[in-house]
Amino acid sequence: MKVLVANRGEIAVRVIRACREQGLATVAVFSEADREALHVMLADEAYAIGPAPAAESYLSSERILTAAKAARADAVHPGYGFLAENAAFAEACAAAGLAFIGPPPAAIRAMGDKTSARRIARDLSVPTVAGTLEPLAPDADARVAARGIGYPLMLKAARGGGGKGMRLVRQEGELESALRMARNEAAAAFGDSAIYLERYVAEPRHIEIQVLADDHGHVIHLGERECSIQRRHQKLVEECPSPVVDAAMRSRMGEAACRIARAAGYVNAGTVEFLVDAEQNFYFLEMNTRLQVEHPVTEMVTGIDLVREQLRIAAGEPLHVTQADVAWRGAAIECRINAEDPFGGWLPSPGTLTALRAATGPWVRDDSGVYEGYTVPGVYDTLLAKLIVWGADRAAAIDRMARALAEYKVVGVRTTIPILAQIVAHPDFRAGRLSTGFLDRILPAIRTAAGRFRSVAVIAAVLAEYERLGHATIAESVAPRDAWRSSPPLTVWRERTR
Ligand code: MV4
Repeated sequence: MKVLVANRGEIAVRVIRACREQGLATVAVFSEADREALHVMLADEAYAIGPAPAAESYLSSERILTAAKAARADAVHPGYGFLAENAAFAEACAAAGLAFIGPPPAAIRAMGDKTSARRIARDLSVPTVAGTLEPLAPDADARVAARGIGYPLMLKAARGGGGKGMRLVRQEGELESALRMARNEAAAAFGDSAIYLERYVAEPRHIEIQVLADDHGHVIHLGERECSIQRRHQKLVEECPSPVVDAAMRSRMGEAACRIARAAGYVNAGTVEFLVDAEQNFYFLEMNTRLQVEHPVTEMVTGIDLVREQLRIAAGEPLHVTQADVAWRGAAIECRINAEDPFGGWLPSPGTLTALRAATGPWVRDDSGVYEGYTVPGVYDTLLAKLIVWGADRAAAIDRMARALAEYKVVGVRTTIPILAQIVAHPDFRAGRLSTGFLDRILPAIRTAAGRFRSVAVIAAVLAEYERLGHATIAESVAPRDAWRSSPPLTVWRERTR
């Protein structure tokens, strides 16, 4: 058996690792920008599929299928992003005699249309946010539909997802122009201007349920992930379990997620997203028909290898676990390490990793797509690695994450590591007081803290200059390779809360 991995970066590496452990041969594909990439080095064979722009390489169904044919692959794993939720690609794989390691095309389609997904949930009596169950007709009076829902409300792209093209409308006066902008954005981003309306849920939590389904009618859930710490719909920190979900809520949400998966004819790994309001009410939002970036926290707490399950399911095997076998032990946290400058407008920071030391040690996992000496290209997603830790309870996991982030050293590009360290050190994070507004709320204070770190950097530069000039007394007090030291403990938040 040979699996072509139609992706790059850390997720391609993750899939290759699972295949190797299962005794499956792997085929990597790579663009011209990825000749030196880690996933290419780790696969058994690798095929060039085109120039750097994803549209001409990782998003080209034709080029990937050509590589699969040349390699005589049996199956295709799409990872996340790129072609992972493209029903036509899943169909093209089947037509080419390749097993698509993901859900059936019909399930991808049913969930790709967010209003169709809402209808499925509504028909099962799973709570959904109040709103329209069909896209707004192009000539419909939006004001009439909006009055039926009430303000504030959200305009969402029917073909969208993940927050792209969403718009908040506070009152009727804003509706017309917001709708025009939402339609234009949706058309540009998804090639479909269809919009639907939803009542706005203020400061919600984003909690999602992992499901697994096989070809034999078994559907189980692996509990929730808390994904409320986001910036512009990009998650930074995820955890399992959620600090606000107890066993009763977990089984209610899990059962709802399984019912939705079953009704959609779902097979393989998927995720059902919910919004949770201040009163712990949950509302179905959408279903992601792929393996998610944050899947490792579920793996760490349940002990179930989600990619191995995906491979077995695609091979037609029944699930190796029943719902009663699923148990949640301890707590796991994931931090996304991106090549971005959190103190410089979050701009991408591509470049050569002149030095790299990933955190290791007990209960620390580094799902990375890079290595020392590698040059991070500027044309793709900025995710370098995911740092995942496990602890016997949430407090232990937080302490371990703080320790691991202090050890993680990346030289050559700016990363999100300093901001992640600030987040996990925050008293609201430790107390589990999370919502989608968390990051925007704490960012101003983090900027102040960054000013202090800058002054530390100035002192370090002055010391380095003294050393260069041969001032032995000061040079002796500066340890060699100072950059390798664990970062100092963060005291910023403690000062503020005293
Ligand atoms: C919402 C919402 C409030 N009310 N829907 C953003 C991602 C997409 N999957 C859905 N999103 C939201 N939908 C209603 N009716 C607020 C958000 C939202 C959000 C959700 C999850 C995580 C972070 C978020 C940040 C801003 C807005």
